[in-house]
Amino acid sequence: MPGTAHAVTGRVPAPTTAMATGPGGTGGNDDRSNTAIITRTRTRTKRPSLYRVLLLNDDYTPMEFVVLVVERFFNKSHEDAYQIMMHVHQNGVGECGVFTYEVAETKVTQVMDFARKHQHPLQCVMEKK
Ligand code: TYC
Repeated sequence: MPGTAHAVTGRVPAPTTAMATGPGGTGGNDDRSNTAIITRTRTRTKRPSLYRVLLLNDDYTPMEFVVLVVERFFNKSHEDAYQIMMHVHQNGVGECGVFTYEVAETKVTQVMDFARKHQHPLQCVMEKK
């Protein structure tokens, strides 16, 4: 109870400075001096950089194979996959999705491995947004 004399010393303890609590806060009370140190670390969240994963057109990869790739690795419906394939076919390049670095890198590797396994020259790349 603040303001009450200590039973042995007769001293009235100095009020304890507020203790920081919760995330990022630490409170420490030094009971010899009745002082407290408050530290507070700021919670800083950084949004991750995003990367587009792109397919490149070529003259040899079958259209149906590209549609399958877009469905399988980018979780698109058959209709959306067909539209993306046609966009790449007509424009030379097209976006299949936007991901954080490691996810984008994984998609590129999966597509390139799958194309190579089926002996198609399909190219997949990523670029920072
Ligand atoms: N141009 C290819 C063809 O006519 C089809 C194709 C589409 C290839 C998209 C690659 O990323 C691609 N068979």
